[in-house]
Amino acid sequence: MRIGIVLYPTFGGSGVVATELGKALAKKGHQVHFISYSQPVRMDAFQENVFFHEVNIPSYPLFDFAPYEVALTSTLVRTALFESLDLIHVHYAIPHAPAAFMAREILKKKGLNVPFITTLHGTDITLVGKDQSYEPVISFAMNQSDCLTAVSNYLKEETLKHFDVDREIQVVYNFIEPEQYQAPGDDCLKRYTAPHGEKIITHISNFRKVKRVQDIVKAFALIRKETPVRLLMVGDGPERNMAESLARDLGVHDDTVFVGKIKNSTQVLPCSDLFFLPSDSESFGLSALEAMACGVPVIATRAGGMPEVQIHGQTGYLSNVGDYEDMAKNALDLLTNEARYALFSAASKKRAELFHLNTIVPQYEALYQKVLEAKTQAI
Ligand code: GMT
Repeated sequence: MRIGIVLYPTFGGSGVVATELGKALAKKGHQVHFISYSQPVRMDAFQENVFFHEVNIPSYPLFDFAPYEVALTSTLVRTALFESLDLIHVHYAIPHAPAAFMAREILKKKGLNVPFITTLHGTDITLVGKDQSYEPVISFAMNQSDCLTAVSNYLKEETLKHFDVDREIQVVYNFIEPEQYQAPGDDCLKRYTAPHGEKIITHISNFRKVKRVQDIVKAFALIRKETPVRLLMVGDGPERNMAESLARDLGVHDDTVFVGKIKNSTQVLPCSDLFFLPSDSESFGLSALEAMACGVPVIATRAGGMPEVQIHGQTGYLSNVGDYEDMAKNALDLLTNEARYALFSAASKKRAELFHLNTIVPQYEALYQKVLEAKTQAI
């Protein structure tokens, strides 16, 4: 198949899933055309069957806000025409689904039928999408999608609760390639972070409010009182400064390393002992799954789709949102009990296998096939 994939090129989970999906499809012989405003971070090397089309947005003094959606639609139309795309798969509804809808209608006028699949990732529904500034357009574009998927049952239910969706939503979980996470990680980072062999607690995110990074620092301050441990904070975003000052206020800044953005989590996670994800809401929690694939148990919140990924008391622990004391207690339970830690670590690896790329990617291929069959019947 010739597949156009529209995505955010940044470190966010939706972009990572979209890029890894495209790379996996290309390996299976499909031709994949990524479309975004800059090259996706995880698309870092030449790969057979993989192409990238940058959306250019010409500036003009009249535009206080550059019309990205129009430029994206035009890029989709051109790519579909010149590369003979069979279908377009958009990741994150805003503004990708409306752009794909418009491209499909323009292409119809040119005698081409190019269906589109929308995958909902989380904040496009739970935070941003349901805002009345976007809701009518996003509802319309979801209903117009030739296929609509969500990355967890939780996200499917949230979508049905908040939007007037009249079409079936298929749940296709996020995935990883566990083999990528089996390498030992970056030894230099480990030595730098924990020079005396301390345990390492890691968090990776975009440091937005929804991630509640302050809870990590508060929990860490409690854990550090009891056992030698260091905190490795990976990523950057609006809450980072606040987290750094809180670490100073609580006297744990010297034991905390803020490394900023790192392209590939496989460098970081294998060096870690525990992964923290105390979010307010998390439709899936891809970074937690990545940690599990390395055998790193997860301390997270009982929020959103997390319980579909994490098994409380087996692969880590889930606490109520904001209960950092419980998170600290759970972390200590694992860091100070080698036998229990080994059990949780093994269970994490085993559970991560359920989300193997080899299981999930064929689910997307089957949906593509279904959409293409419907297209043939419509002709
Ligand atoms: O977490 C973010 O803010 C990034 C966001 C995105 O769209 O890139 O992540 C969402 O999609 C990921 C991939 O499907 C999920 O693993 C995350 O749970 C989800 N984030 C939220 O729901 C907050």
